Formats: sequence, C-alpha cells, structure tokens
Amino acid sequence: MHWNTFLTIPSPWTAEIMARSGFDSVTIDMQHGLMDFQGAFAMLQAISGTPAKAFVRLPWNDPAVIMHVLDAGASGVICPGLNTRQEVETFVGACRYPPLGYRSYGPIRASLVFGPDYVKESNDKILALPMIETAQAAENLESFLDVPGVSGLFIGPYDLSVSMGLSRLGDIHDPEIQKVIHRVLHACQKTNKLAVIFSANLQYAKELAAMGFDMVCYASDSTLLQEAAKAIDLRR
Ligand code: 3PY
Ligand code: MG
Repeated sequence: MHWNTFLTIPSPWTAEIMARSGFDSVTIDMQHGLMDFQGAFAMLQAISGTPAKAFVRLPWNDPAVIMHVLDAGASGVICPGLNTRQEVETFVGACRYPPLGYRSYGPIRASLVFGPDYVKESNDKILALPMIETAQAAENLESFLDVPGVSGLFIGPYDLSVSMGLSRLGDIHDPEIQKVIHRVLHACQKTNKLAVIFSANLQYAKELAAMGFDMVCYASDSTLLQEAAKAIDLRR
C-alpha cells in the first residue's frame, strides 16, 4: 500500500516538508491548489531531494500541460473531469511516447532526473491515472482500463457525490459511492491496474487501504496545517 497526500500551497518549502513526512509520494494539485506551472516546477525540484515521488494533478485534460509537467520531471499525472473513453485516450496518449501515444520528445528535466534511458523507459514507469469523478465516468469506468498505457483508476469521491446528486459530500459509505468503489477495485484487480482514491478523513483512508486500494491519497498540506493549528487549545 502506497500513501500519498495532496499539495495545494504554492511553496517548495512546504512541498519538501510534506515529502519528508513519511508519505510514499505527494501530488502537486494544479487543479484546486494555488500553484501555476512555475510554482509546480519549483516544487518538483524541492521534492527531488526527498524519499517521496512527485505526482501532478492536472488542471484539466490539456495535452500541452500534461507534456509540460512530465518534461519537468513528474513521476505521474492524475487527470480530473474525464467522462468518456475517448477523453481518456487523449489524456493517456499525451503521457506516452509513440507508438503507444503521441507525447512529443523533449524531456528537458525528466531525462536529468530519471536518466538517459528516460524516453525508452517512461511509458512503463510514469503513471497516467484518469479520475473517476462524474456519474458518466462511473458508467464507463471499465472501458477506461483498456486504453493503451493507462496505469489505473483514481476515484474522486467529492466530485462523484456532487455529480451523482448525493446529499453527503465525499462520503465513501454512501451506497452509490460504495458501488463505484467495488467496481473500480474489481476492474483494476482483474486487469492488474492500480486502484487509487482520495480521502480527507483518516479513518476512511485507513478503511480504503484495508479494502485493497493500491494507493490512498489522504488530505492535503492546507487541511493538515489547519487541523494542527486548530488542535492547539490556546484558551486553556
Ligand atoms: C474529488 O474527490 O473530487 C477529488 O478531486 C479528490 O482529489
Ligand atoms: Mg475532484
């Protein structure tokens, strides 16, 4: 089991702190986090000196951004908001060099970080994880797994509950979310792909790890910082 956390604070320093805190990897969140490309690039550099791998959650399914963050040295990318197999083909194709995909040559930092065989090895080593976070994606999830070069599936329980019109936001115990969880676990096990999920709740995160997810992304730098600050009882 692989533990990850999300980085939303646009700072190489907080990125380094989080990457030295015991997580197997960290995800620079360019969708809801506060960093632009230059901010993410500096964070990738800071994480390089730590034991943790650096993934990037993309702002959206944009091949230009995908290739840019991979060339900058991300070990994997997570794509939000996908609905159809065709959109997943666009996403995964941008992560893979031909013949698997259509990624353009130019690993300016990636070949420095991962070595001279990067282009040969990256199709196998770099993670490409489409998110399942809409009702439509949930319907189609099995079809995403035979897109050439896809590494697995990443459930976003918050958007999924919004998209499905559920009353409890991000609640993994909701029966509708449970159905998606079981289908993702089953489909990924059957195809030998990674099952990944996010949880802002530690008890839920541990439950998900016990259920058989390969990677659980627990909380973020912002929420953990705020929780630690709030836990100080200043009035006693
Ligand atoms: C969601 O739950 O919607 C997410 O994007 C979590 O990362
Ligand atoms: Mg989401």
